[in-house]
Amino acid sequence: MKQKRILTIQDISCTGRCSLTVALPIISSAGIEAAVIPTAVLSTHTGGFSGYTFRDLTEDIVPIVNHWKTLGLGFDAVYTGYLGSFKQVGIVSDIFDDFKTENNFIIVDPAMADNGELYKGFSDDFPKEMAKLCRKADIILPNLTEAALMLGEPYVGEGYDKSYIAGLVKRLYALGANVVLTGVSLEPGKLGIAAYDGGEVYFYFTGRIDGYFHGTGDVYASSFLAAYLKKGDLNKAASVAADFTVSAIEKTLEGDAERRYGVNFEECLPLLAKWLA
Ligand code: PXL
Repeated sequence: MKQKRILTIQDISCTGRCSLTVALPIISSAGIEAAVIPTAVLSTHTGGFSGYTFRDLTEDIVPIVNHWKTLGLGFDAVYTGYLGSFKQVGIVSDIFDDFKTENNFIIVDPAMADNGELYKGFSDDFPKEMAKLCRKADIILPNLTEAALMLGEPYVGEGYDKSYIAGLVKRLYALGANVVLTGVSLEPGKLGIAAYDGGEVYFYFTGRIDGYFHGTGDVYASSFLAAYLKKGDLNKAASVAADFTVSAIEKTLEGDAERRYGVNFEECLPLLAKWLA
């Protein structure tokens, strides 16, 4: 069978295990070729470090794509994560037009917020712009915070019920994409996702591990993409990615590592490859 090839567009945080340093190994280990457009180079991600460097690569994006157009490159999927500015969102929107075909799909992880707050550096009007990009996607992967911000609704972090989540995924679906909502918890000790493609809302939960683990959104999105390309089933991919993310968190805890450096997904890659074989 022809090997699958995807394009992922997000920053490189040189250390701290998020964005491209997570996406590339996860997608490659699933046997999928990954082309990348790095949108910026940071010394670390912006959560938990001060004094990080930030080199904006916005000006390089269009020339990279223009060169690729001369090569006639195509992709089985285009997957975007953290995008640092309004301008980058606009350019990425044009890239979707360039590479979208009837046979491929676009995944947008609107990586911009968590725990009720935007990440450092984003203005309050950014989520509306990200919501526009989500309208062009086939699948979106927001967490509860990103979902609320894009819909212009108050963030509800706890005390909600199943019908609130079902309503939320349906309102997100109205943007025009299938939805996998992450960070859903309906009972103590359980954490999971809600997926919706216009049929039944699908829920999947794993054991909740307390605490905040940086980069898990990117681990989830990258393993979801790999699983979806391999298995072609939204609910299955959503649950495989949840299991993989939990495995990586458990591995991290075994090593007692500093949380801001991300999770130990590397030692779980053989597991993912086995699940997706
Ligand atoms: O994991 C999301 C992410 C990606 N890239 C950068 C970030 C963050 C989250 O903080 O700062 C630069």
